[in-house]
Amino acid sequence: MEKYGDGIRLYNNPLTNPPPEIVKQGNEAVLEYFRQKAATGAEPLLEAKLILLGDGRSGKTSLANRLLRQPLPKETDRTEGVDIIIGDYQFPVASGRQFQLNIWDFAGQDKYKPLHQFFYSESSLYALVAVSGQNTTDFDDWLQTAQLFGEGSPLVVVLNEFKDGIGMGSFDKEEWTKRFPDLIKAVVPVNLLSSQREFEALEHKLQLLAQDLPHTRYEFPSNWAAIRRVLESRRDENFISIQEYLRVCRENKLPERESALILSSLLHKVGVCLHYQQSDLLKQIVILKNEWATGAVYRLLEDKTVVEGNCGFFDHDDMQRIWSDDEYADMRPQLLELMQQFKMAYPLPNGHTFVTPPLLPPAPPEDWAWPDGQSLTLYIEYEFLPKALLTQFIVSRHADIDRGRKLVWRNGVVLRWPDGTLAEVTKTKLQGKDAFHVRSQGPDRQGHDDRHPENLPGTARRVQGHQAGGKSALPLRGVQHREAQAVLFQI
Ligand SMILES: Nc1nc2c(ncn2[C@@H]2O[C@H](COP(=O)(O)OP(=O)(O)O)[C@@H](O)[C@H]2O)c(=O)[nH]1
Ligand SMILES: [Mg+2]
Repeated sequence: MEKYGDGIRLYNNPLTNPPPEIVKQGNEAVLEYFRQKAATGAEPLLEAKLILLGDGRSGKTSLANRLLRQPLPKETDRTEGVDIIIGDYQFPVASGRQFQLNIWDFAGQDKYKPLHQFFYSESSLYALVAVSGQNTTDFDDWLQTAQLFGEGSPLVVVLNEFKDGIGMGSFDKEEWTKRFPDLIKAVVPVNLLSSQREFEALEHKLQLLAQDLPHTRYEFPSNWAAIRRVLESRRDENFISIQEYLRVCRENKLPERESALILSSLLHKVGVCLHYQQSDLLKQIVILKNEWATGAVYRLLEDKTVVEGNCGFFDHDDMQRIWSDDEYADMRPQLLELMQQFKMAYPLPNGHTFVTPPLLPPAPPEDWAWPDGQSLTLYIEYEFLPKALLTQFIVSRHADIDRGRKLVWRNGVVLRWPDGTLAEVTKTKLQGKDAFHVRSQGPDRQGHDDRHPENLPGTARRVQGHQAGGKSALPLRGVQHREAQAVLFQI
């Protein structure tokens, strides 16, 4: 094996790996992968995320607790607050090794969904828990969400029967599996409170699907797995510095900085830790306990002053108050940066005040009206519009927001370009489907006549390319095929 121009030349080599995550990092990473493997042996990464979806009180935490062999949550245990609880659930596989499923149990209100969506990742197993016999679950929304963010991940529909008798309730299995054939792998009725046989069937199904996730077939150098175990055992520390992380790597026969950074980006992907290497500030820490990070964001989103008094605006005094205990007090700049990485906040031009769009008032300010004069109008229609999309769009384009980045509300934003071109983007419904309504005006308007909806070649039927936590913040591929529209939505 050697470097060969832009490629790598392989000979006498019975290789089926490396994992695509490593291939994507480039040739050097691939070579390093093989060097490590040769030096330390290899083992599969028997680990995955189990992401629980579903409305409040459907039984998500009950499912997690049953898998973890813990008592079911009592009605009085329920906190109205929000949390992401990660439980480690292990089961043996054929090779005699243990498979670890990291259970992600989300709770909370709609305003937290933008945050949750950052953790809905590909190569994960999804379970959608719904109360059977209740008509309130928006199956379409949950299934579309899982399909979009899961990118090929499997999902099990868990119909939790609260009353006696186990059945499908109103869930039309045939219709939903026909609509989501690649997503729905099983529909399992169960009574999480009492059933044993059905629960075992569900558990078995989840175990099989987890072992079938593509990434579990890849082999990783054994020293990588050892490092991963060290990080796991140190979760109580919340985070460690990059220097400490590199030291752990050196101790486990991974002395090269570059390799260590490839490993951390991979572990970030499978949900073991958070390491944002694209941010100078966040690159300094490897977050071992994801709840530490999300908990900080929740605190801000829950803060009475920020929510009710300031309607989504906050400054350093607020952060000092909100992040005052020991685990956060020394990390405020990093936490603020994290909010921005999650696309949950952006700064005003003064650099001291920040805006978190999900907490803004739902309607535009009273003194705002679209000015008279020739305007172009465009509707971008989505088969499915993720709840977080507008928030992410606003944060990504914050530099252009009119009136000193303040002409923005929960469901809309007005952008102004330096040449005076004005554009308003609002969330709306078009024949019952989610859509963006876009109006534009000003010098640049004439050049974009084909933005008019009548001239549109096709509406954005599907949002694609959305990377949870990834670089492409706004998945508007559906409209980007037109030059003119791309101008409006370039990030
Ligand atoms: N009777 C009955 N109660 C259940 C069942 N599953 C969950 N519960 C109870 O319903 C409440 C809400 O469940 P929980 O798991 O907290 O729902 P979550 O909000 O989706 O996490 C808890 O008090 C559970 O003990 C069930 O199958 N039957
Ligand atoms: Mg719960």
